[in-house]
Amino acid sequence: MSRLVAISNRTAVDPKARAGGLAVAVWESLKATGGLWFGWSGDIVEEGPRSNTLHAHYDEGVEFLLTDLTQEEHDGYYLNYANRVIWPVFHYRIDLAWFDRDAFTVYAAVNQRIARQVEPRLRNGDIVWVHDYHFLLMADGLRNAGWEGPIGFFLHIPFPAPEVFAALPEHHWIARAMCAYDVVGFQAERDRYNFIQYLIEECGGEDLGDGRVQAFDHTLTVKAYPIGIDAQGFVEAAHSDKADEAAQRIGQFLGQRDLVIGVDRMDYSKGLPQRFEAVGRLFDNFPDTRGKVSVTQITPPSRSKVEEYQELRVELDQLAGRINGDYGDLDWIPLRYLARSYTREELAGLFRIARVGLVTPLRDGMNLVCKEFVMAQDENDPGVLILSEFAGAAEQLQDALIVNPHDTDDVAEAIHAALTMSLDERQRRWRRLRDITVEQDVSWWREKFLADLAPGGLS
Ligand code: GDG
Repeated sequence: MSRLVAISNRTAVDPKARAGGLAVAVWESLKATGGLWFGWSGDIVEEGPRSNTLHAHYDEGVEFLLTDLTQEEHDGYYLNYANRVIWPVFHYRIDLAWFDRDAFTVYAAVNQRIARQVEPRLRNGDIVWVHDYHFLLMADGLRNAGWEGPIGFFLHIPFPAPEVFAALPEHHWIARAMCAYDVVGFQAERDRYNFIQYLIEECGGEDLGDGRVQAFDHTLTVKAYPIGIDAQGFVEAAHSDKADEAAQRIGQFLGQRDLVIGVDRMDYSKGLPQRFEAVGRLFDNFPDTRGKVSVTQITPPSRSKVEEYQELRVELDQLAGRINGDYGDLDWIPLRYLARSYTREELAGLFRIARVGLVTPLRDGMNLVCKEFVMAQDENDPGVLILSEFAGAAEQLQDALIVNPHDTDDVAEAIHAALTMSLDERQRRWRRLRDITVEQDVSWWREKFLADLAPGGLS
């Protein structure tokens, strides 16, 4: 029997990682097919025998094999290269990147080391599916270790325009290693186009058509596979007891006011300062909304060891304070900013009763929150989704109110339009959003990717 073998930095063994989009989607895929999941245990250990051991763990038919990292590996590979170089550059924030040659050396070494540990565990017929920007070089490592079977790669974050990618000192090395995969999948057409354009402009690559590309003496499949959610599961979550409870709790505070909701990891890619400014604009430009609307922003802190994230936290605290100071009243808090996490069911309950879902990242590979918001709505009285044109999801969810998140007046207008939209238009837009979210769900995504990686199927 062939198995699906996933490799990603964090796995769903770690409850903290379960809040992330990747873990949610990969977990659904592995539970459906059975299989192996390699990743980091989350532990940092002294260099020695333990740092070279894989820890096994079983959950719902999935076997997890986890490795620890030494302090040097953690800092070089994860903290510095993945999170302080690749993440900002791929999200168009070259200004925030801490370019560091030593970090890249460690990043490359960790990719090779994990590949050497994974390879002996693979069996003939296995299908290897590597995830995300931590492991751009994994196929190269697996091939060096002797693996000849199929290896696919899916990038959960955007792939930037060629000249932005070329700002990475190691861009050529990375591109060459990416071409060692058999299938490279992106979230959106825009990402696929950027990657192919880069290969053509910088590496003498050739677009062979039909999703095939030739570069660095390899022919590979390069396509967009927009990731989906467990749509039916989210409808159930939105109707669970815990969802009802959360809706009731916030309902007591809301009274007759309309709820506008945002849920995002605390990350500079999510456009939170701009969103807060847009909320101020809403109350300035549309005074009729004062006292009538409550904007609730749920933002679990993430990557708090990275300086830029600490600075973002301070900025958001200040901005929320200013907006509430400027516009609030004795009986009204305009912006409720909650820097903590809630359960999936609680979030689903809040989405269900919200009039407006605000999803305004400056850049986002896909963004799953917008799809979850759609699935939580009630057909008889659906809320309105406001979506950034810079989220990968905007290619699919054209019936949202699409905004430029940098244009705070535009976002304020969209919130006002959403609050005043007729039931008929809300329903028309929502039905189309729901249909595509249901049709292109997480199973559709998995099957579409695996159909290219393993045309013969998994048996
Ligand atoms: C990366 C890419 C891409 C959020 N807060 C809580 C919580 N969440 C859940 C959401 C959603 C997930 O986390 C976030 O997914 P996103 O897609 O919005 O964003 P990233 O974490 O940046 O994910 C992204 C994704 O990978 C998948 O490919 O779409 O572009 O950046 O499911 O609901 N979950 C819980 N409590 C919270 O407080 N339980």
